[in-house]
Amino acid sequence: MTDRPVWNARPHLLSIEEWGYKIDDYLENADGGEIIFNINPDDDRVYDAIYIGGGAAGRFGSAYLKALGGRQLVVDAWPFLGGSCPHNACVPHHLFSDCAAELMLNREFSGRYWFSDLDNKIVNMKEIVDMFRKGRIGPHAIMNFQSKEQLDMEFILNTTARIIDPHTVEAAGRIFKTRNIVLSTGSTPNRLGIPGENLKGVFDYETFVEDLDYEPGDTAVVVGGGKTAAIYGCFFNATGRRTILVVRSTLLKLVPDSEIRGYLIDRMKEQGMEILEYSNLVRIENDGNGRVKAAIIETPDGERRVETDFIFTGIGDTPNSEQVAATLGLKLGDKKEVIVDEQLRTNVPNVYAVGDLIGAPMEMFKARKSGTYAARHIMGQDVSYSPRDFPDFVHTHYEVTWFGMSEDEAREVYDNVIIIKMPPENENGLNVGLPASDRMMLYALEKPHLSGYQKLIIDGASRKVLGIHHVGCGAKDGFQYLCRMIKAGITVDDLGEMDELFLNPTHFIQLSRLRAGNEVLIDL
Ligand code: FAD
Ligand code: KPC
Repeated sequence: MTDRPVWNARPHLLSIEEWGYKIDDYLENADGGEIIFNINPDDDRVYDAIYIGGGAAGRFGSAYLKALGGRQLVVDAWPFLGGSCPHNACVPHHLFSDCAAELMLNREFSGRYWFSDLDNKIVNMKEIVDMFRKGRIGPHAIMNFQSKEQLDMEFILNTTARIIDPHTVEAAGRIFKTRNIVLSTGSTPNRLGIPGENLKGVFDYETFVEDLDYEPGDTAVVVGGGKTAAIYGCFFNATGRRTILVVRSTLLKLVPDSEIRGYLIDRMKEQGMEILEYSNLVRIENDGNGRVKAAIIETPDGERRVETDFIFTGIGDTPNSEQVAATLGLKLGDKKEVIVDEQLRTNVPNVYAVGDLIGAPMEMFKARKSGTYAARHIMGQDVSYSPRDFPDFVHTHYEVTWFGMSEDEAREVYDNVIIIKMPPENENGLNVGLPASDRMMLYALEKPHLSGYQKLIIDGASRKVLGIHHVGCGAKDGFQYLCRMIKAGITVDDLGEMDELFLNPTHFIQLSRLRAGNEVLIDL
């Protein structure tokens, strides 16, 4: 039995605001507050699945299982459902990226029109982090409200679950019997493993929003070359700090098209970012009071010492698999991901695993979809899930979106690759007034080389679209649908048949229409 107080949420109908106050109390409370217990006493069925972890994977899986007529329970260590996305991952990422885009615009037009003068000014970032910590209660409250009052899910929150065997789980001092367990415990940021990494002033995406209690100085050192490092690095840079990216190999190699990647990195450098590729942070100096004083970086040109009080690491995430693997005898891969088949089944009968726990790609679409596919399989549907051919994005100071082949990949496979792109090839390079689109208009008219980049890759023989790539703002939504259409075999002629909402962030429809009439396709 637990000696912690248990609050039975079942008889109460809490408004979103009331959930907000409650979650806030629990998060502020040093001993974590009560266990939130929401079990339906009128349902005596054995559970079809208990989800261990109520993030995107566990919450969506639970909701789907319930929708299919099953009985679910989800247990989460936090006092809210929704997991890391609203608490320390996607939601703060988008806040910081919004800030980076706004600040970059302001800096480019500093002191002109209505823009304040930000030249040589560093803006406060602790304020933004504090604002996030306060504001995140909103999404947390909605997730609990939606899960309880709208979706009628059963859950136990603010406590961990103990797995006894594949059919037995203990939580809040009670034993629950289940036909299946679905593991959805997420992942944890990787550590550097170097001297000084525990000093005050070294952060990852979790501790940055949880622990930042001072205003960092004028230099940020960021370790990593993938999404998190690029996203947070661009934010630190946009606040006006000297920002040095330390990348073990090459920066943003996840961006498939080399021309697009080049455009991004050129713009990052133009914004003042220093990029040290094939380099490693090897040691962090202590100021004598347990705080960061300097970063020692090995580069191809020798060792560098950078004075700083702020180091951010974004070097990937490891699935939270060790404990559950040891308890249940689960097979793990070399990155500690739980190995599953296309039905999300582990090697142990009646134990499934979903979300970040099963490894890359660690993205929301996969967390949510894998959670629901496990539910569907448990409820008897003949389904298989494998995250192949998905659209992807990253924020720099821009929103960058892609799906399908890069130009180089296409040329390796197809003889007649047609490129439609904006800005077009011309002797002035990027310095033309297009692409133009909402949120990019000031750049397009006054600083055209900053107005983005877009590229459509077509197989000239079949006229099918092979890949699409976009740098700018506002295209991400469209890519969710475009990816499905491209998988279904959309051609340049089909694209030209679509109806644009001009001025549209991607120029793909109108550019395709300009070429669609040609029997023999040529570049544009
Ligand atoms: P989580 O959401 O982490 O949920 C795991 C849950 O398990 C947690 O709530 C935890 O409390 C609980 N738990 C763990 N152990 C136990 C236990 N023993 N008992 C009970 N509960 C337990 N993806 C996107 O698609 N778009 C983005 O913009 C995006 N931005 C990101 C930004 C950052 C900085 C990071 C790091 C990731 C980002 N992601 C983004 C990825 C996305 O956040 C994850 O893929 C997704 O949140 C994973 O969901 P999950 O349910 O697998 O794990
Ligand atoms: C912004 C937002 O939708 C809240 S974070 C999503 C958590 S979940 O719906 O469980 O994937």
